[in-house]
Amino acid sequence: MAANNTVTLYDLQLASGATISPFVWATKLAIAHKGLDMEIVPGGFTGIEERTGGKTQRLPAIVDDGEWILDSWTIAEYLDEKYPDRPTLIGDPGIRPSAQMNEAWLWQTAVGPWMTCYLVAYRDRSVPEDHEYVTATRETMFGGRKLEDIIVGREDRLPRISADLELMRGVLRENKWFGGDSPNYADHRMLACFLWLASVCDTPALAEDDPLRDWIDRGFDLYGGIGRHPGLSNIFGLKQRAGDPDLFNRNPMANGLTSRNTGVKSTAGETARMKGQKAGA
Ligand SMILES: N[C@@H](CCC(=O)N[C@@H](CS)C(=O)NCC(=O)O)C(=O)O
Repeated sequence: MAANNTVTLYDLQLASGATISPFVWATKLAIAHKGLDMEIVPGGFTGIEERTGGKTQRLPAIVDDGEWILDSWTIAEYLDEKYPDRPTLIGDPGIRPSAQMNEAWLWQTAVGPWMTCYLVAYRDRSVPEDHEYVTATRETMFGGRKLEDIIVGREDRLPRISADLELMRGVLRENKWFGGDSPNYADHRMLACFLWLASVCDTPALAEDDPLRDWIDRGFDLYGGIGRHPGLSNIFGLKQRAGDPDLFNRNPMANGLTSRNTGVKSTAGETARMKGQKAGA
């Protein structure tokens, strides 16, 4: 049992003290879900190896009762194993692959593209001693282009990224959480991406009335408002300009892709249409 119910978390922070890393965010949510307190070891990108006594070059890392655990999924699995009587994070073994699929989709659809919009703020918001390192490493990651050049044209890309999140909106229209009636680690992984977004977005990424907002707001409020750090930006407020795609679908099909197999009735209209019959009530 964690001494004083507290685990030590090595954070990855911006100058504001807000966490930047989505993997650290997921871990923070996971620790709070377990009802554990956190002793935060603060710091930015510079000196991770020194801070952790050579244990890792990447964060998160936690220490529980003197035991080091590295890697966000490993930490979540460790917490479930060590604290089985506390609220479950993963539970069924099928949750991990499904959550990984969801998260990979979100990275491909939005996190990666958003990165190309917010890299300058990502650097500028980091602690001053990180600026040079973040610039050099992120420019290398993006093929040697300057951060200032990478973000050019972002006002044209942001509406498309928002529009591309429709599948996620469809699922959350039908379900309160990815975990069902209550959040689990599948929610934490996805929420962590939006917490990362809030940590770096110096211009809004989603419409004020985006249907994702309900789940995001409930998620940021979890565990005493863990996602309400004052260093985070408002991610809502993107405006649709002439020529932009709709930022989200205001008239989703009653039985669209994410809800068509939710009972016999959900495909009745489709059956009727493909047989040239009139759909029933
Ligand atoms: N597999 C690791 C990945 C963690 C990771 O990539 N962390 C990044 C921050 S988002 C990091 O520590 N980067 C250090 C650096 O960029 O030097 C996990 O899931 O915890």
